[in-house]
Amino acid sequence: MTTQTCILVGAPVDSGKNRRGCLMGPDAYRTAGLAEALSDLGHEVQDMGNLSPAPAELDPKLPGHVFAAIETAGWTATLMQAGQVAMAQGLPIFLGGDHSLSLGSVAGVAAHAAATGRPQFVLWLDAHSDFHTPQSTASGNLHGTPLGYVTGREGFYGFPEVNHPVAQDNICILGLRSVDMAEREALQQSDIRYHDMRAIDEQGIAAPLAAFLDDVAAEGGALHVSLDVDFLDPSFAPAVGTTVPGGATIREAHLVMEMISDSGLMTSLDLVELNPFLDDRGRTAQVMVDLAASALGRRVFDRPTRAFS
Ligand code: 5AB
Ligand code: MN
Ligand code: MN
Ligand code: MN
Repeated sequence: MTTQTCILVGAPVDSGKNRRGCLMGPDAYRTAGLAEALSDLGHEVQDMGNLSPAPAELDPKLPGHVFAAIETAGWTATLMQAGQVAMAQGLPIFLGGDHSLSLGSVAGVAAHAAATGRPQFVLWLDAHSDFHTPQSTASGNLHGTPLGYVTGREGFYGFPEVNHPVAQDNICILGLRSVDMAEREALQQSDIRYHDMRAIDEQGIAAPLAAFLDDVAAEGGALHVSLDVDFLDPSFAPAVGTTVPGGATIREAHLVMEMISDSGLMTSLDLVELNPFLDDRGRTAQVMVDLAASALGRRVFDRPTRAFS
């Protein structure tokens, strides 16, 4: 395994939904020992501390039911910039914060990829597809919109321009079990690859992931991994506002992370939606730290690279 410079980017974003608490996420990851876990693996770790949202203004064309749009637009500008800067220094790990932080993190890393001539790929590990626009969301919660934004869907009035949208066929979603009707229609008409829990139950999680990683490798792509706590089953990852039963097991999630690590392809990572206010003695924060460590090389034994394809 090659060692990396891991850049911890604290993103205490709490504006992407009504229920508060994700602002405590970055410090929960620090308390659970993320930096130590990564340095024990031989990585260099730099903690940028916690960022704050840039000033922004409301565009009256944005539908009125959208929650806290100004704050999230400000975070998007901040994280887009920070993502580009951090990519030039190492492997950014965005410590959320709710999933609305990925409007900025993904747009930022994609801008960096475009500047270096590499296609951007995104692996989305989530119970939800997060493919809404501000017009299609019924809840008004922008944590349900990041994949809509970064693929260049319209209607994000007042948000920074997406100059380097991620190509739909460079996105793979694993773990789906809660998709709204409007998202479902848009997804089915898109080139995004998605695998719901039913498909994972039938085929296993390794096969669709290996196929995606093969494509990233074949195209020399940059790979952003976005890990939403609710990808995991709530029985062992309770600290999230949007629990959906029937999620990935610890074993499936570690397998995903180990395969990502074996591939050597990951260039950036989001850890999102942790709400420490809902946690049970820090166990969800610890699971997320352990998963990040697996994605960055923690192993019991080494296996031949790409053993699953
Ligand atoms: B998360 C829902 N689709 O739009 C909506 O946790 C849930 O980042 C979004 O995946 C969940 O409000 C957003 C019902
Ligand atoms: Mn999400
Ligand atoms: Mn989710
Ligand atoms: Mn959620």
